[in-house]
Amino acid sequence: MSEVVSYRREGEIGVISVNYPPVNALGQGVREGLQSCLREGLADDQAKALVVIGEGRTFPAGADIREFGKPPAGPALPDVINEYESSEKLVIAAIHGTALGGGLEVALGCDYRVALDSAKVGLPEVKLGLLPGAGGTQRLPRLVGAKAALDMIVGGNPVKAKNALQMGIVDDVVSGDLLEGALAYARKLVADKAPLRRIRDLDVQTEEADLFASYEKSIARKQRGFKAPFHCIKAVQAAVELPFEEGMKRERELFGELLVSSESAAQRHVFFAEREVAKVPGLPKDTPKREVNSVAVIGAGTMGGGIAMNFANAGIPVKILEVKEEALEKGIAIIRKNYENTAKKGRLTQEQVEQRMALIQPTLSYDDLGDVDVVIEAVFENMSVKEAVFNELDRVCKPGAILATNTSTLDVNRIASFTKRPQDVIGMHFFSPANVMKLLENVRGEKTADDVIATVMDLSRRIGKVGVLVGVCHGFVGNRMLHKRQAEAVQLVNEGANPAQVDKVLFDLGFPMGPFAMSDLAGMDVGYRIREELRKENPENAPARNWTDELVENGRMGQKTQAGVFDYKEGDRTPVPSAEVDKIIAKFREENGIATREVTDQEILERCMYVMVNEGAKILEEGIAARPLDVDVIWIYGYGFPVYRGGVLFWADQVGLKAIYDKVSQFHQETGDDVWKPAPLLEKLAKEGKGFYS
Ligand code: TC6
Repeated sequence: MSEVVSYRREGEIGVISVNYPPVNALGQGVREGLQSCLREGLADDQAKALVVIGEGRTFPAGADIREFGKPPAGPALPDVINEYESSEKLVIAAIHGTALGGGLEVALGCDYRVALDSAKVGLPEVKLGLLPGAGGTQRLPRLVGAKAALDMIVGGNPVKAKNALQMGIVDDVVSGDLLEGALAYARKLVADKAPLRRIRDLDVQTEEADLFASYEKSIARKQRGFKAPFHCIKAVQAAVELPFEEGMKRERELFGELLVSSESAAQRHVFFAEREVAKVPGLPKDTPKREVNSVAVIGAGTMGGGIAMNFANAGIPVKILEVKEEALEKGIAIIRKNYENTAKKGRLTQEQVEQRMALIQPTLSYDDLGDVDVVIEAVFENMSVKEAVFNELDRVCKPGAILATNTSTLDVNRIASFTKRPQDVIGMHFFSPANVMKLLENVRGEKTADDVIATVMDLSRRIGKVGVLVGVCHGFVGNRMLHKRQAEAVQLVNEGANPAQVDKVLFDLGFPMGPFAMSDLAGMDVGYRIREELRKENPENAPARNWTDELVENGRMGQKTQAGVFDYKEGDRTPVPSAEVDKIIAKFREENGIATREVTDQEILERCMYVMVNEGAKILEEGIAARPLDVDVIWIYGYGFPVYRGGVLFWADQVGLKAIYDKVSQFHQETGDDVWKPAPLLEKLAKEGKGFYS
């Protein structure tokens, strides 16, 4: 008798019940239990039909992802499902929660499916770099047609019960008690002498002759670098072109290829890492949280407006403060325009736009902030401006209010010292555009209280962000690593590479854009202003002038002036190499006596990436990030690092830390530059033959 699946009878219906918290994942014990309970139900003469149901929060939410990559232990899921489909008694799946992946595949092996109205069903394997390898790619097309199956399998997004009913994935939707509903449905089938309904015996409908070729074309750009979506298409094609058994074999082959692929290993790593970042080492799970029912944002600029939208989107009232009426009105108008644009695309109703706008309350007075639970400052990056803001917040905010700063580079401890309550001060570093990017670097100051950290980590989740806790240093984790990479990219051009070449190497690695397209998007003048400040304040230690300074002084600020490192046509964000820039670079090299040489793509890759790996190792040593997975999640959600490479440090492990360490040491010897001084952690791991994750 299995511990996690049980069999009992309710009148004339046998009930197979899965109880394997948290999500009834189809681990070995569950598979074995499903098999033995089916056999028990078939042998039970009193049972006229069988119902399969999940206890707790959901019908099985998929195969047990932790088992992938380990030696397989039988019974295999496709075989278990095959037994269900071959059953001589009617089997009905009773679905609630999220019947995903292998879970939905089990349900597709049943004759009928009844779902609770709140349930969702889907085949999200593609998001783990896999395909539904237990018959999903062969059965779903037989049920809903090839095109709809492609949308679900390649897109990986679940559908709600109501839509699943319309599509024919489920046969009935019930509300209230699912088991009662499913038993009633089963009894009716028995009374009506309903026939067995094996999906494998159905024909597949295809609507378009060149469906598969055109589907592949339609996803090519968005899914660049991913392997699984293309394998999913091939598997569905097999369902159309081959008999069921052969289609199953083809599905198995394609699944096997994906299972051992580096892409899937990386995507599975990201799945767990994304969940793991929420668990802060040293912060007990039961750390109390402060109540957050209202928020205020200081500054209605691009960042402040975007931050405020997150709270309105989550139904949390948010005040937004500016000192000048004109700036406030402008900021509010931009927020409205953003919402209206979303509504135009059909992703919000006008009513929702108004609801969200109603949650955003503009104000010109700090005195209005006395009752809010959290304040996030998003003003100009200048310490004296921050000082003035935090003095005001300390004056007006109620005791226990959390005072957060959205600074991306300044010292959070110093900012905290501007108040008499440094324990309530924390960094909440949003990434631009703040209403879109999923990353939130939460910066713990020296004195930040544990309950403030717990509250802010939880608040991140409430507003749909992935919150990662980091420590205080210049640029925190993400920008600190980024700045090193950007500096290396500029230097590579100094030495003879051209900007388009550098960008292509990183684009080809899987980044959404290269370093220079990125600085054009962000605006080149921002970095320029910071460098100029430093040059004025501290000429001895200031960054040397480089060719990007010349660009800004020639009016080339980036996309906003249609000219930066690249040229841009009006209304088009495609970077076009610029002859003018080539001239400016050549002149800069000449004036500074720089002899150029050929720079290979391999060198570009190594210098731009290894410098980040080395910095990442320093960040870990210093405890600025607690674990390698925190660094990886930051790069994936803040900078678009390709998910199928698992993050900068996961990628480094694939390359091999020994090879990286050797190169880092070589660059250090050649340049004498501190940035290339090997991080002791990198050196240690390399010498021990280990990776960041081993
Ligand atoms: C597949 O089925 C392939 C089939 C072919 C076979 C041949 N396995 O997300 P949450 C854990 S591939 C193991 O925080 P939610 C999760 O790590 C699979 N563990 O909760 C977490 O653990 P922790 C296809 C799993 O309510 C806990 O459960 N299925 C699995 O926000 C709670 O998770 C999927 O891809 C799993 N399959 O969301 C579905 N799923 O507490 C993946 C979850 O120790 N899962 N855990 O941190 C999800 O999308 C979501 O977890 C959810 C629940 C919607 C089920």
